[in-house]
Amino acid sequence: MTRILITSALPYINGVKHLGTLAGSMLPADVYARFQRARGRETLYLCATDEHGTPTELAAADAGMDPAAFCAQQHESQYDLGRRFGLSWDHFGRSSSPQNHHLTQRFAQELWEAGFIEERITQQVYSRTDKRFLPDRYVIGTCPHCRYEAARGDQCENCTRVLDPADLLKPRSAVSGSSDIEILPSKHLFLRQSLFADKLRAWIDEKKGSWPLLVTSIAQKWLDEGLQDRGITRDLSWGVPVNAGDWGPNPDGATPDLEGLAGKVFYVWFDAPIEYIACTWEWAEARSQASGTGPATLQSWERWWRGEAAADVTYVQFMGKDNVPFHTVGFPCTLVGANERRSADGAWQVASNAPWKLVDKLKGFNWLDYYGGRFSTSQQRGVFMDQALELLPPDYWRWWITANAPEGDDATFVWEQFQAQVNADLADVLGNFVNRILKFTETRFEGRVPDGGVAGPLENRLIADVSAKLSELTALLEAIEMRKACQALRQLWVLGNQYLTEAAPWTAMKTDPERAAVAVRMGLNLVALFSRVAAPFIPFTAETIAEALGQNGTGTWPEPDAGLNLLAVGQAVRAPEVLFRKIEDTQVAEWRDRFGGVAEA
Ligand code: B3M
Ligand code: ZN
Repeated sequence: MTRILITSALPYINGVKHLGTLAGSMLPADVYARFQRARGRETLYLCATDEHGTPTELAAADAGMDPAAFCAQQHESQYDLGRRFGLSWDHFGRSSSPQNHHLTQRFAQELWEAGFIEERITQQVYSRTDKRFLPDRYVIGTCPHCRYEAARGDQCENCTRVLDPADLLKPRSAVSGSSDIEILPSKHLFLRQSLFADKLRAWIDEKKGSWPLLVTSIAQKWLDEGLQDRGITRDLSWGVPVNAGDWGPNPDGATPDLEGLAGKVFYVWFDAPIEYIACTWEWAEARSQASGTGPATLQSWERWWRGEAAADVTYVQFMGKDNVPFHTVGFPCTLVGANERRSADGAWQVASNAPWKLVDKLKGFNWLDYYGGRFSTSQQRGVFMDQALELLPPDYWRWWITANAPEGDDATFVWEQFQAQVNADLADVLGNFVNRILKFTETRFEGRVPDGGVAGPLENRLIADVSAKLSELTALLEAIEMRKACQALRQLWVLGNQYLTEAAPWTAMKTDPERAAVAVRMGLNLVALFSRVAAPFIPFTAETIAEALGQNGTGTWPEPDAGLNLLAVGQAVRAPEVLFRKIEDTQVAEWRDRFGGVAEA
């Protein structure tokens, strides 16, 4: 039996996330986690807030708070919103946790001692107006590659290339806006990514064909452009301190320059992926505290990550395309580097008999846009998680976003299309089906699953069709094809509707009650099936349906060939409240007004 470890890209702490973030990482990861749990696999779905780096310092300063207090508050708010969206994290951790401080420092130490980190004097942007170094996002300027004018010092969000603040043309300070800046030397640690090029290329080549083309081609592009060594420290105060005091010598016999590195912290993209591991430790710690068994053992969390103990783990990551480089190059270098060692003559050796696991499946997404332009946190463009929940229950959003997952290409959110699709799929097809059959059972069969009658050709065809569709849906979810999975699920609902229309128990009731009983029994079993298979997508509604059928939860994922026998004859059922109220034109008009709904020029 495989265990499934799932992580979704860690949302930045700086403010409430928009629907684009949900679409590209957290929501598909949740659908997949719920599916795997329903299949009976031991599943661990982890996420955390990404709390370090310049965006945090900037956002905290905006809020007039110190970074630690700001992060504590924002973490709570993101946790709360995630839960309200039904994100079934096993743990929602924090990259500022003591566990992550510990592991980040330990990985850095191992990489240093293994010969994969070196010190360099770098030229840093220094703001005379602000009297400080300006790392990463503290510098804004024109992208040297695509000429985008608001590129940040760490990455151009237009062409996704990773940058160094000193690369930017016309640089200016994000703190004061001042362009009164100079370049000054500063000592930093560099991860020698260039040494890993061949290993990473071989690894990515292995994944071609099984990972999305989007992902392997981004990784390939990076490798083709030549892997650059990467600075992994910053002149900031908020973050994981470098603390190189007890590092041993590297293979050349050198020890780190403690004075030159004093007061520096690790680069956020160095510590954030390590939080995937640290979060597993946080999870184990929380569990052992809850059960009163004292501190978590090493084994309890390392069994998901290293060596033989993790041999049965399939590790699946979810993220937007801008995060792919850091997960196909940056983080793998950290892990491979900790597994190996380089001697002074340049030869590699295995350094650990419990090597860290690399990702097995990496699911990357394109953008979900808002009216053809990007959702933007800084410009407050589009719909944010808290606003979305003010307007409609979470399942409306979950369904639309998953059914329109930006897999093959970018997708765009438009109110009218959202309204049309949600009304059609959820209200007309699913909601109507459930309601029709349950109302009828209440009025004509005393609210119980009826006995009597025998399945005929119509039922046999239904069972065969349902079984084929269910196999298809199962395979699509295994393959993490979210759009197609939603299509298959919708087709299952349609099969149910077609069957009821043909079997027409309401007419049969008058002439052939036995026939009507068979049709109603089938219909109710379809409802039960729908609640189980819709649960990963629309968990709140699935739960309501299960309750209406007197079931204790949505249950396990059904076997495709098990037939339609999920409910016991005589089981009491009742019609639920309307499952989905249709979205009205007046609401759409109001929301368009409020959020803006005009395509970007
Ligand atoms: N915090 C970037 C983002 O939200 C980011 C991901 C970290 S994953 C380790 O786009
Ligand atoms: Zn660019």
